[in-house]
Amino acid sequence: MGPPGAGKGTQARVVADHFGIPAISTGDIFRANVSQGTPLGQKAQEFMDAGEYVPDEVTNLMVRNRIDEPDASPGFLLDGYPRTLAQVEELDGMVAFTGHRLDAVVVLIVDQNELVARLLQRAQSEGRADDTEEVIRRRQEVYGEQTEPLIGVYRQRGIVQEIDGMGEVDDVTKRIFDALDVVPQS
Ligand code: B4P
Repeated sequence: MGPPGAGKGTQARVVADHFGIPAISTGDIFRANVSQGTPLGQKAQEFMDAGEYVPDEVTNLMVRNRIDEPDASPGFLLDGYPRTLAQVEELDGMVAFTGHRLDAVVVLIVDQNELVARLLQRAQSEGRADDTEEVIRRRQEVYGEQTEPLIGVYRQRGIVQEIDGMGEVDDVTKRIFDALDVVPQS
């Protein structure tokens, strides 16, 4: 978990490779559907372009279907999900059904100015529709209102690993591995 620009996508791929499990990024799945013009992509695009969350019922069904795929049966890493309380509750049901449990919730902590700088930089290199200054601001607000409070829910369960997300990508990765090394795996 972490605000837009914290490095979730960047770190998720490396961490998932290390554990031999898939990194499931809801943002990536939505973007792939948008670029292919699928019905799911058509539903998601207007929300994403405005910096709003895609409705829970759409997102939850998509994650449920993805977790059901065979490559996720040994375990999985979720990047960008859950982002709302309804998604937390839905995920609890999905995880219970698979017989797994959530081993850890990794939270990346990054200064506000650095977040905006990273996303504006990505706007130049990748041209994502939701990386304009106005939409970035809206995404930060939505994160603060809907997602940040969820960290408290997972903290109460004792599974939160807060990681300093500032500095070089490799240094952040090392901090994540150091934190996960001591977490028992289900
Ligand atoms: P995401 O794709 O998850 O977008 P994001 O929050 O911006 O995170 P991202 O992973 O891209 O950024 P990262 O920090 O890795 O979601 C996009 C949209 O999809 C949402 O706004 C929403 O509309 C929808 N959506 C997704 N999930 C949803 C859900 N569960 N419910 C409802 N709607 C949902 O990287 C940012 C940049 O920083 C990159 O360019 C990277 O190279 C750079 N970077 C990373 N680490 C760095 C470091 N240490 N130093 C310098 N740069 C770094």
